[in-house]
Amino acid sequence: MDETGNENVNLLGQIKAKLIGRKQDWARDGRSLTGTTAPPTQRLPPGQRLVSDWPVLDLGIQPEVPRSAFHLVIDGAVDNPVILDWDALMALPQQDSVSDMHCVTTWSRYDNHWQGVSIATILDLVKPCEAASHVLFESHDNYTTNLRLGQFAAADCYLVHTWEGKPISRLHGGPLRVLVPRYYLWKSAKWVRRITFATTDHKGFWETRGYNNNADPWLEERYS
Ligand SMILES: Nc1nc2c(c(=O)[nH]1)N[C@H]1C(S)=C(S)[C@@H](COP(=O)(O)O)O[C@H]1N2
Ligand SMILES: [Mo]
Repeated sequence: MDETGNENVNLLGQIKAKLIGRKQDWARDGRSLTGTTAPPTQRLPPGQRLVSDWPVLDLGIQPEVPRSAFHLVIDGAVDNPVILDWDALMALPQQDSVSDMHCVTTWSRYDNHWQGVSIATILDLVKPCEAASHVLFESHDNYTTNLRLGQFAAADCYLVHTWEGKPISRLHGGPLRVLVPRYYLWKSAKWVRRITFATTDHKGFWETRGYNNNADPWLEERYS
């Protein structure tokens, strides 16, 4: 690599380390905690504020994944592991959904219109083993996050490719991201490349850095 390239990589590395360090400090200091909970019937979770834009949050690496090169591996504790390319994904039933997003950095955004494949469809396809209890997501930026199978199997969970009628942009995790709207948004992996079902819990990137494993916004489960 030439000198400029190296400098860019170093700079990116520094920005990324700073960003991760700052979010770890928030977890240590309990930033934004109101110390209250709210019933799920209250639309805005405690400590959240409503925004109308859609902020971008990630580790500073936003991989370009052309649809022609897209592959999603779904494996682990399932009867029928699959590797889906873009055509195979689009050949599955496509559904519309509307949901809210809640980010642990305190913004919430209402009424997002999505299109994609429901997790119910994915579960029908891969057939998790009876002993499967958890799911780990891996992304093209090497981000990871984890859920209990029950959280992921909820009716409002999808693999989404379209937001407000347009392909989800690269900045927001396109061509395909996970959407688990009932939990803080760090549980919704952008640029997902692998979904592994497991019989034990494997914690993800933020879950090993002070963030709550369950991540329910109405219980204000921001940190661990
Ligand atoms: N692959 C990947 N997915 C990710 C992240 C990331 O860094 N990499 N960040 C998470 C966090 S902390 C948040 S708040 C949301 C932000 O999604 P957005 O940028 O589309 O708002 O993505 C989540 N999914
Ligand atoms: Mo986040």
